[in-house]
Amino acid sequence: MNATTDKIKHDTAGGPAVKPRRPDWTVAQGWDQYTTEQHAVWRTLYQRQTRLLSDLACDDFVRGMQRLPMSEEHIPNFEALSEALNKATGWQVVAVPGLLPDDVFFEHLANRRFPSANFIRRARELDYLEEPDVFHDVFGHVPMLMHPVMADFIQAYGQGGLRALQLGRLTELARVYWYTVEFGLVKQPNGLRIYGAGIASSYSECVFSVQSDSPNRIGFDLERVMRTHYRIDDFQESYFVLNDLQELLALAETEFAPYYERLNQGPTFEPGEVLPTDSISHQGTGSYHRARRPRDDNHQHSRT
Ligand code: HBI
Ligand code: FE
Repeated sequence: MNATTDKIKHDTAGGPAVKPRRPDWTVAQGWDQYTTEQHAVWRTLYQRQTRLLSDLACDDFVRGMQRLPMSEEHIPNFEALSEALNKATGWQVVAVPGLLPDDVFFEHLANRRFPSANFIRRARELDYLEEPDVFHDVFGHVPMLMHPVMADFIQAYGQGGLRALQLGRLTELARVYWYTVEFGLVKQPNGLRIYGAGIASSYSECVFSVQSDSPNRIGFDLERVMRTHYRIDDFQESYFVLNDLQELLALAETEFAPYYERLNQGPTFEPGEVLPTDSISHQGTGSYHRARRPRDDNHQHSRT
């Protein structure tokens, strides 16, 4: 496997590059303007991911995909997606130029609008992305938005995000989103499966997250996750596992203020750390990240 990964940074550091014409940053998708080459990039990515995900994604992800007007043929039309989504869970997809300021992003989620980038990566950058494109946003996220529990959870994250911004606690809340919506795994009778969009839209991380001996796979615990830094530049060192997607329902109803209070004290954890209190599905060998760490720089992790 190639050394580069298709990791998406989701990082607004440095600020979004484009000035918005509308205050909510939405733009026209411009579906008619996609070129044959751009549709072909979608097709390549779609074919390769659907093949993998039929075995590696959770049943609800696969079902969500099947119920959407989404195919290998072309980049999906956001209006058609929104119609199907709206019927199922009351969500819609709106086009945006790329990463949004946190407050604008949360305002959309709180109103059941999922902002999706309208651009697609170039053919020679299939596996490396500086920021989320339409393949990550639509292929990765939209199937799970067909699930009523995920639909409610992401809206609650938007509402919680607006409050966290005011309280200055976004760092901790963002870790919840990261380790669920982006990089979450869930138990199924036939084994651990992917539901996180950051994994589902990444060829190499699909395999790594479920099948590699290297990463830890740890039972999801809210406070533990809120104390855990994550990697933005490479595969995760630890994945957190839900017993059932219904766990997100309780999470959507959780009052975060008491957690923020508790988090004023106590430790934070490095991405690869395993604790005696963890409920471990798999204790990782750590071999992947150890091999990539510069030898004179053993303790540097890029994390947030
Ligand atoms: N904007 N378009 C877009 N997509 C994201 O996933 C996104 C964003 N802005 C902020 C953001 N994510 C995260 O930094 C927050 O979830 C913390
Ligand atoms: Fe994402």
